[in-house]
Amino acid sequence: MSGPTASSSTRDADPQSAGKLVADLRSDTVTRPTPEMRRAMAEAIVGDDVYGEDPTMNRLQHRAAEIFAREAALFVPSGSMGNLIAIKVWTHHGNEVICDQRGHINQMEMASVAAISGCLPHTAYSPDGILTWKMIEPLIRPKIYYRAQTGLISMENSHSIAGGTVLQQDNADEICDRAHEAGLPVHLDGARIFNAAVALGRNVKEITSKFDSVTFCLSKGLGAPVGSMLVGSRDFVEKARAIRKMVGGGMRQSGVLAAAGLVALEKMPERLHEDHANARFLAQGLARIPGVKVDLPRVQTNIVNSDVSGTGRTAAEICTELGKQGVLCAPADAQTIRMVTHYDVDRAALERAIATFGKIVKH
Ligand code: TLP
Repeated sequence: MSGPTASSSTRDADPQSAGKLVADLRSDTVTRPTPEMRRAMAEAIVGDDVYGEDPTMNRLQHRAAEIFAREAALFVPSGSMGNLIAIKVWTHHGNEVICDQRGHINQMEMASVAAISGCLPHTAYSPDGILTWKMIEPLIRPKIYYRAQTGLISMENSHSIAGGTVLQQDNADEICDRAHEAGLPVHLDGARIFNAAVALGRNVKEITSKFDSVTFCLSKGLGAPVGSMLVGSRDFVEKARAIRKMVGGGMRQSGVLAAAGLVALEKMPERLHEDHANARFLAQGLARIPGVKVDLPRVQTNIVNSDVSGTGRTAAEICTELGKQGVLCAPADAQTIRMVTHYDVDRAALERAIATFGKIVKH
């Protein structure tokens, strides 16, 4: 693996590396901090970030705003909290939030859209998880006092559960332009926006420029141990900071986390193409196994969804068997297995994972 290197001693000392782990493909969230991140964390100059006095945190926030060409940025402990805060900033209780049916905010965030923001998700299903304006427009409520009002449109790029699919630029532009004409803000859950940028061959600033707010994660493919960021206007970030405190996300000497985040932001995007090449390699290997189908054009970033319905077994059954053999992954639904490539898996591990998958299905 090229890019920032991990010393073998760091890995060997880790219980995850011991025993018969072949590859942890459950998510890129499992990546552990690089030696450079660990050093930066140990040496970080810190202060109290609730008072805005942590110099390392201020540097990270300034740098994130610069990279996304926005007025301001805010560090949050998780991507889920970033999305929750953005939704709370843009909506009122009783509003509706338009999103994809399999969107992370709808399926994986503990119903916080309803439980905390007091909003109702209004969803449409799209086979690749990517909504178009044609799907969104009919979901917008008329501006009549006796109907719930649409408060926000939320998009996801890349799409996690649909298999890392990418929102194309013309689609993103059309959605943002039309939504703004209708007086609606558009939030982007860009947890893996750097992966999307690599797939599109553009930078994150260009592909997110029309969104009113963006969440992105330092802790996924970029390898930081903790943290996500919200970027947007100064006004948006000031409101977001107050809500972050309200939901318990105001942190004190968080510069130790920001130090790792800065390394993640500066050093890790340039190696994401390796994860994408590995995902393609994995997808092609899995597609050769009888009974397993992979929609290769949909493997656009670092996530591979494979349809195992042709094997006569459920995704959950196969995942359990794979887990016993040291290949960790999870079902996306009853017949789909989701695997994610990242910094901590290499080609050799993927070859073994493919071989193990083949043997399990055959028996
Ligand atoms: N997603 C996790 C699981 O929850 C599925 C993963 O392993 O992919 N937005 C998107 C698009 C995400 O994929 C995730 C994490 C989040 C937000 C939430 O991030 P965290 O886990 O930091 O709260």
